[in-house]
Amino acid sequence: MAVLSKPTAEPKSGFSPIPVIDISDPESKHALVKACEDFGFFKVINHGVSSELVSVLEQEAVKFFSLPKSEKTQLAYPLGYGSREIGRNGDVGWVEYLLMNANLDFSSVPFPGIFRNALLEYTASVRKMACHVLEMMADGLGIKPRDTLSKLVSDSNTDSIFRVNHYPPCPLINKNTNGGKNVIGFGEHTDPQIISVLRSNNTSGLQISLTDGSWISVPSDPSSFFFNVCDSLQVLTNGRFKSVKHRVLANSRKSRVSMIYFAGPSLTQRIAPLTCLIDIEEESLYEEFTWSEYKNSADNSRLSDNRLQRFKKK
Ligand code: GA4
Repeated sequence: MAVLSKPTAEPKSGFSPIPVIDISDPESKHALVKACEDFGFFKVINHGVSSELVSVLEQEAVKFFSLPKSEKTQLAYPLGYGSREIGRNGDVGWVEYLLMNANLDFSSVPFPGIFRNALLEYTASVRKMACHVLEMMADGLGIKPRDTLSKLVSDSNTDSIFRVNHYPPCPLINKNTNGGKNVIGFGEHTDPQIISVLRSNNTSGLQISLTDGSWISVPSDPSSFFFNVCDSLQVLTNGRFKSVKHRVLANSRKSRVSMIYFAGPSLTQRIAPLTCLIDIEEESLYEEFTWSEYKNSADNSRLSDNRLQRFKKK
């Protein structure tokens, strides 16, 4: 079963409003804060993550997805393979994926050593980059100490997830048979964690929703990383940063491969607006919760649900 949606306008070629942040320049902290307020989304350049490591990981993932279905479906938790079905509550998409607990050492997975080592090295370098970005954010927001946000995700025992998505070319996208409608690869949602870091091959498909509700396509850029502000960071900043709604549309001709590191805190971590970010005469907009409570509530939700609604103060 495929999910269809209305056709959307493609961006005019050459121009994209998506903020680009050079994280090798400490002065980018101001643009970074603005990007999180205006879009909840930005592209990172000059990140220092090895392009060779990225391409080894991508090649190994592509090899995995080309295995016979019977082999892929043998993989069970903590290494989960999924196809079409997303979550446990009836969401589907034109996608197959691997979902892994990133705080394990991948030693229990039946992958070739090269794949396992690439997973280990990649998740470690992306976590380091995410911490660097969170420290720049703290600087930009004037939060002291500057590791206030990064320390939530820096430990190897924090609850982080690594996901590799493969969107095969979709033969259903044909103007003559489906009226030019889009096929949904991964339906619209926000990410529950603190921050997520995405890298894809050269096939576009990712779209983000702007504050006016319109959707814009994100031009693919395999040499950069894309960051999403997630729900828990929206709460920590008392709504100042926006948890970005995003989705992926399938492509008629090309496969898209994306890998996403979802940086989450430890299960017992309390999440509430940081007092230093609540202005005088302003109130906390959210009830405090633990990450474990929020995660459980997310697992019981549908993809497109507004998961923060339940935790908003009345
Ligand atoms: C969205 C972000 C991550 O991909 C994810 C997803 C999770 C899953 O695939 O199991 C969820 C989704 C995500 C939020 C709502 C629930 C849970 C699918 C779903 C319908 C791994 C995550 O942490 O939350």
